[in-house]
Amino acid sequence: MSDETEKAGVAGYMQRAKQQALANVEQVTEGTAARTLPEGKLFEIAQSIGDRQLEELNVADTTCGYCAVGCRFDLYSDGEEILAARPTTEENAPVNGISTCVKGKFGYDFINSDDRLTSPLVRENGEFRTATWDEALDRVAEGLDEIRSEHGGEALSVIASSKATNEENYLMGKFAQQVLGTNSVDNCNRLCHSSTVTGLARTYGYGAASVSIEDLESTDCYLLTGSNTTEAHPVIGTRIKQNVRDGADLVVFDPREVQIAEYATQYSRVTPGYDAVWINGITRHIVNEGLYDEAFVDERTTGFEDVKESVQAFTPERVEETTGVPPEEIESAAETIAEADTCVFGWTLGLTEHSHGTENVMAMANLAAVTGNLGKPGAGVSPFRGQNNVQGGGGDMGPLPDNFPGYQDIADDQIRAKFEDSWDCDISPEYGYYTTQMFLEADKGNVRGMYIIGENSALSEPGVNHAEKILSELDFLVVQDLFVTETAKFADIVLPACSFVEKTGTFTNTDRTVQMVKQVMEPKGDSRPDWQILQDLANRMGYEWDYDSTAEIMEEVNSLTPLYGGITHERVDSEGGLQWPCWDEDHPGTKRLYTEEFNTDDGNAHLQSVGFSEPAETPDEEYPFTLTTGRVLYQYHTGTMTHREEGIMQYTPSDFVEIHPQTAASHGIETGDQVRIESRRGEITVPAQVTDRVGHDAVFAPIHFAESAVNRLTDEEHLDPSAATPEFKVSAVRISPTEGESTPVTTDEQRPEEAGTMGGD
Ligand SMILES: Nc1nc2c(c(=O)[nH]1)N[C@H]1C(S)=C(S)[C@@H](COP(=O)(O)OP(=O)(O)OC[C@H]3O[C@@H](n4cnc5c(=O)[nH]c(N)nc54)[C@H](O)[C@@H]3O)O[C@H]1N2
Ligand SMILES: Nc1nc2c(c(=O)[nH]1)N[C@H]1C(S)=C(S)[C@@H](COP(=O)(O)OP(=O)(O)OC[C@H]3O[C@@H](n4cnc5c(=O)[nH]c(N)nc54)[C@H](O)[C@@H]3O)O[C@H]1N2
Ligand code: SF4
Ligand SMILES: [Mo]
Repeated sequence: MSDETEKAGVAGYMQRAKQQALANVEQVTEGTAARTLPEGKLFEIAQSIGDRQLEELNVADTTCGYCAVGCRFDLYSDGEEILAARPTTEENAPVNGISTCVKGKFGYDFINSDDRLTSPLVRENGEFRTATWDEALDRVAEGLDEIRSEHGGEALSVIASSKATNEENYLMGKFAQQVLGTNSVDNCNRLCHSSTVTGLARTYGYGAASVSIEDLESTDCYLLTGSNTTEAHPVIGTRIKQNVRDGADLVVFDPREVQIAEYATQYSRVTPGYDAVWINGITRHIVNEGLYDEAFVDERTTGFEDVKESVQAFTPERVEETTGVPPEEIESAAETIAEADTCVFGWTLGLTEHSHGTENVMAMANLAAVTGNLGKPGAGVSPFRGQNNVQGGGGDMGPLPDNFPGYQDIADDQIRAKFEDSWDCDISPEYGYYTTQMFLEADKGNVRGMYIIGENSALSEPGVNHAEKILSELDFLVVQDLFVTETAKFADIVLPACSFVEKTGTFTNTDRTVQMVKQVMEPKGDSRPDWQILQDLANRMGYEWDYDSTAEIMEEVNSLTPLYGGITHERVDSEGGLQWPCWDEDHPGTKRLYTEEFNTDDGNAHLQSVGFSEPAETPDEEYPFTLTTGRVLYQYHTGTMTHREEGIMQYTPSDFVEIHPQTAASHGIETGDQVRIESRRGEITVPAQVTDRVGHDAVFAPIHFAESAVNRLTDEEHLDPSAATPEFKVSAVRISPTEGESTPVTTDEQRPEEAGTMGGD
């Protein structure tokens, strides 16, 4: 293709995108359109590309750095900023084809934002001042060394970043274990899907989705729970909606009537915190009515008799009393699932972020197995993972306190010997601390220094009043990020990292596909890719790391991690993504897990009996409501990236609290009124959004703003006993209106239906 035609192509695409955006403007209500579509920006982009010679532009086919759907697209840059995101070829984008959501398409202003960190900062007399890399890294090496020599490596902990690449996360684990001598390295998976990983590993062997996107698109039935799919995984949400339009059944259980529920064949509202109860109720009906897949159960599972017995306690009456779901809804959900030829069981944090999340996941795993919905096309389990690279960087690469890369147990002598040998160091067989435990242990003096990479713990940890206290008391804190985040404000040294558009490596998405991330811009200012920072630091601390590229780091991963044995950069790039397990260079990768056997010692799925459990804190007279927390489409977590995007900020400028109309009326609260929410741990004030999306006894607040940090209310102490996941989804609270001005909030009616997907849907 000539430059001229290609240039016309780029400009032409942006022109069409602009027209499409403007056409959408006419379709949605005026007020919303102004806030949701940064048309001005689109025009600017089209113009700037049109005005330039193509040879001045860099283009790279890369993977989105926001969520774990793993959308791929071409990014265009003039070296200074990202000008456009444009669909790449379909083969190159196995998950999204030509679709992306608003964040992947427009969410790049943060890269050049005025407050982007462009040089290291060191603290002097209580204030930050800029420093050279040499000075900053020397001070980091000294600070970490001092704690290590006085208190041992175990007094240090590392939080790795699921925003960073696989290769960088591999090095974060290696840095902790080899250089610092601590197994206390963990990441945001602990706050998220660690109970999924633990629950599925225990039942089937692999802590990951068994299906591919193709299965998700083509199944006959979905059971979706605890997933606000259209807002948190928009492109997957669109796929599901399309399939439902084509006739698939969709059963949704959620305390909130989220948008995907509007497409459901059945929506059931559940009381937050009791998921294993209604899931066991469904399994009971299926088993007792003989609707289960007897052949599958006989040939491919163990533990069925125990499960059959244990679910008997979950009678329709008990399920209704505990979860609010009437018997006929349990029955109809059970029958829809059992009668479907294939079913995908999809879930997200509503199931996992509980003090008994692992039990919830195992109850779901039992249900998928007794209905024989595993290992065949269109059937399986699909936990939608969270951060862009939490599956890979947060799990597979092993920056974990109990596993080496590829889920190889630290306590296993042979495996430990393999890593000790390769890394030339001694490694303790004792597990380190999990993420939230690091903060609890710091309180006891067992952790004295932390190195936090790409994680904004001061907002995202449960019980942040406690986390703040710890961060301010640590002997030494290093933060490596793109910004001076709320966490970095407590640091002794802040190291400037660069974002996914400024570096090359791989991410692994929610269906285990490893995909290329390619540099399209030079690092901003003096910022550096995480892997280069770690290498420099390791070498200052007495090791000899000598990686020239992330491809070379991946070769080391290949040699130590059987699951990733054949996943080289060369193959990932030329084959447009590879799914693990991929044992060696000739292995084609694995689209669907468990087609022949499960990853257990006997090859069977090990069903696990799950009894009754309840949240650590239940409502009472003093705190009569259940607060649950989560996300909105236009914002991303603690806002470091999305708050710097003008179009997005116009749409969701603050957090809010959803309150049922009757509850609101009885408290004298109207939409926009400031409401105080109090728990046993703290209080926040946010504007109300009165809506029947939530039930009478539950309220919902998003997690995106520091001013109203919802984690002041949550509880850091009651973690899942096996997975250490906090109970973000249930806190007992009370609400009251406060004096003060009413603040405008975006109401449900103003929420644009299809705003999540642009460019093809
Ligand atoms: N726009 C956007 N997208 C994102 C993110 C973001 O910040 N913004 N973050 C990414 C990350 S890291 C993650 S982990 C995912 C999270 O994706 P989701 O888990 O889908 O997001 P949440 O909003 O946290 O919660 C999901 C649902 O759980 C429901 N829920 C609450 N309590 C319960 C309960 O007790 N039982 C059940 N069954 N359901 C309950 C809530 O009503 C909500 O609909 O999103 C990813 N995608
Ligand atoms: N109440 C409540 N709390 C929650 C949740 C909830 O549902 N309810 N969800 C939990 C979940 S699932 C998650 S995943 C966490 C998310 O919590 P966090 O992971 O703390 O949230 P982010 O804002 O995504 O923080 C990521 C940081 O990485 C930086 N960054 C981006 N790219 C890079 C890079 O390449 N390198 C480096 N070094 N830094 C980079 C960003 O600037 C940002 O500061 O929140 C948890 N907290
Ligand atoms: S759904 Fe949106 S945020 Fe998630 S990967 Fe795709 S474009 Fe990125
Ligand atoms: Mo997450």
